[in-house]
Amino acid sequence: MTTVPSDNRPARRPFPSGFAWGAATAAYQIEGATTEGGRTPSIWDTFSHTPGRTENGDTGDTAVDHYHRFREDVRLMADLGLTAYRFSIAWPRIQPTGRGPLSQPGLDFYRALTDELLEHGITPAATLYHWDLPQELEDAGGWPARDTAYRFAEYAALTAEALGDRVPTWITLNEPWCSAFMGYAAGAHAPGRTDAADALRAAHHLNLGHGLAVGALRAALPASARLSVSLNLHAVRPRSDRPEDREAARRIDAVGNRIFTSPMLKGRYDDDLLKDTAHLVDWDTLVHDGDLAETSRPIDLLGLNYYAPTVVSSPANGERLPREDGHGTGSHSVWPGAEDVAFHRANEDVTAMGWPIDPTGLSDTLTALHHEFGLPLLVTENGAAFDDTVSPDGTVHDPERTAYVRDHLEAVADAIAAGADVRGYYLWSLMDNFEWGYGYSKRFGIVHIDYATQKRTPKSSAHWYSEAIRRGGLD
Ligand code: IFM
Repeated sequence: MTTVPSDNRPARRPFPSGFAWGAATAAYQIEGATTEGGRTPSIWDTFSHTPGRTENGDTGDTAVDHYHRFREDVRLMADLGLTAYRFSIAWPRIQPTGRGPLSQPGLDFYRALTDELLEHGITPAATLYHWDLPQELEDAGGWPARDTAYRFAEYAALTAEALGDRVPTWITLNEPWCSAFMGYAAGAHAPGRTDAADALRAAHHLNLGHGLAVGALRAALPASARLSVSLNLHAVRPRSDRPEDREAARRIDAVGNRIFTSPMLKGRYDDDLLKDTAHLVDWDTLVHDGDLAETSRPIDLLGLNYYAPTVVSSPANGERLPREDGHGTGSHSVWPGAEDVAFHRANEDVTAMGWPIDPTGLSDTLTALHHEFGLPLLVTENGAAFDDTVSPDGTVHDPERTAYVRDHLEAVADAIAAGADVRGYYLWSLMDNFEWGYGYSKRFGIVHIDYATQKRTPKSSAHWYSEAIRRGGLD
């Protein structure tokens, strides 16, 4: 059971100097202004406007109106003492047709945002793709089509030329697992397609797009720029030591994790993954000569998004969770080639998403990544949704979120103590926002949003985080 701390108890252990104390957001979840400045629809505009796709029919049309209120939001970050901020660039805002020259109003917005951050001493980290593919590119085939990888590299190159003088850290993709499998296999995310083979094709083209973008970014950016990718690696645990449960864990690790880490960091697809999925896709045709040299172009930092561990067993060894891995899937499996694996709750201490709270998954994963790849690491997302309420005096007291963040920062400190070179922590999320298929029903922010008035109120977790940053995580 996670203990609830008093609000002013800081994380106990030291973090390296220069550690990035950040928060993260994504364009479609916060910006709103979806038709301003020449922005065109992304797959998430189309999806969220399709009846039945999101809770209450919620869309990102207004979101938290960050497009118009970004100065206020940056001031809020500065007041909290954040030293770093991870945001995403909306592809359809700056390259509305998904190809060709960039749009001036779109660039102006991100120039103004980054200027404001730098003026307040906050270091920006830009994610190029946090799920908002221009609809025009989806109409041309989306990520299952190889050309999308080349379009992504072109967008990356042009964006780096335009903003490279002010953004030191660039993240190519956010959670390509979600883009490929939630979007094209389970259909729970945009574009809502349900074809396992297309999902595997999407995964390869995301890997290729990442590698091509890394090449394009290196060519366009100053040598000091740091390149990364944010992966939501599943901290997979077999439910028991039985061989069949370990086999279930291997399968999920293959299609949940190694389908991205192996091509990106080792220049190969692992044989067991190819075997598990051979009945779905012809990998020899999908992967062209030279692709794996592209996908594995060196990066400088590896970004981990961590929320909860994933406990699995063979189907015979336990009940199945109705919503696989708590990711809100429908009737189509999100796990091509591993459809019959059973998922279990790691424990009963869960967030409002139903995701188990277990910080050891974070320290274990950071330590394992350090040993396997030896790269500097960033926690590019970590945080929790809870059902927050506003007190009569207008404050929002969220001790569960404070406990979650504190315990996960302790886990980061454990990994650092075990030798992992962790350079920063970006709390998800700065503000309550549009939580994809869940609409506005789930609140992940350390800043509360009153959606009727757009009033921002830092929750008690924000004050706690601010104090921890002020002390550098030291007791
Ligand atoms: O809100 C999302 C974010 O966009 C990607 N990572 C997980 C978060 C919580 O579900």
